[in-house]
Amino acid sequence: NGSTKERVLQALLQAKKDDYISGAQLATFCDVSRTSIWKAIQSLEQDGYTIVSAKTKGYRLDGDSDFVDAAHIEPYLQTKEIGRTIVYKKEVTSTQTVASELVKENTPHGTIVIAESQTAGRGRMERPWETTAAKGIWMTVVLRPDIPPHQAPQFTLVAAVAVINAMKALYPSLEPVIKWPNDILIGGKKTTGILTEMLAESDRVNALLVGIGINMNQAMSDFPDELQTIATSLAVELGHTVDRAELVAMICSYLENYTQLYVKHGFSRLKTLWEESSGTIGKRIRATTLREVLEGIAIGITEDGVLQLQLDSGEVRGIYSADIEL
Ligand code: BT5
Repeated sequence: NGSTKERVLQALLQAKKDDYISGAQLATFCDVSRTSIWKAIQSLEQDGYTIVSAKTKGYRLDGDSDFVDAAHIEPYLQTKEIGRTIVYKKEVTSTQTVASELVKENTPHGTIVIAESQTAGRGRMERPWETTAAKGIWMTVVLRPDIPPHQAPQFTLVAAVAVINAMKALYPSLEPVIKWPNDILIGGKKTTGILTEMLAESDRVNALLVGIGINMNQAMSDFPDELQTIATSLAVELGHTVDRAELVAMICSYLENYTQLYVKHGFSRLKTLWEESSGTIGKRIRATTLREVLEGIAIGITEDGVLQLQLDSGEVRGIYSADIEL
């Protein structure tokens, strides 16, 4: 029973880190049998929660290990909606896939699906996304803003600004930049990729699935050969490991704030913030779209988040979706 499970988790979270709650207390709190409590505990363990049980004392969540579960994220969380429902799993195919199933069950705005590892993490156009187990943030945020479908791609930019400002807030020594539309680079190497997918019904967005992948605690030797020259992690750049749960909570704060701004005022309010962190504007780039390859100077983005590329002929073209090389 899903709701017993949620209430058990809530009770475990509320108990202080080292306090055990007895099975009898949980049963009373949830108004179900001891057997149902036991099943809920088992199901939480299957999701990946580590629950310590002691014969005479009962149960407690393991708050010491380095996990990105609700027990670790909630103490940092300052939001009203984003991150208030956390679906945590040890391993999934892709957090995007799990999130799209949850949307069918009407999961609320702001739900985050987060996993220690993914067996089929993906980037844009079905490209593979390398997910080093327990060393990064691999999560999907479910947003349900009231916007028309054509605006959905702008959420990649909204999320990029949220992630980069969360990073800057926690690690001020880093100098990350956004590479349009969905990468965050440090020293030219990719730390973060964002993938926005949409579930829509004709003229309205039902849900946006904002997938965020951040390399956090990998050493260079954790990356496969093909990523050695193009990827990096925050730990490599900082010289020490970092608390993944803290960054998750910080991203939730920025994303909540920026999503509200976006829904009220559109992208225009966020455009300046985006430009402040952009490593693309003013640079000569090559853009590979589905149809053609274009070269020129990236001169800006529009109020709708469309990249403006000035070709050598002087003509300015709007780029809606592409891979770019600097
Ligand atoms: C992206 O695609 O950058 C979007 C990545 C989104 C990943 C998150 S993780 C949580 C959620 N669940 C998912 O299944 N996905 C999302 P794109 O721009 O297409 O870049 C993909 C390319 O990045 C690959 O072809 C590789 O070259 C490179 N790449 C793959 N894994 C990487 C990693 N861990 N770090 C840096 N670069 C990587």
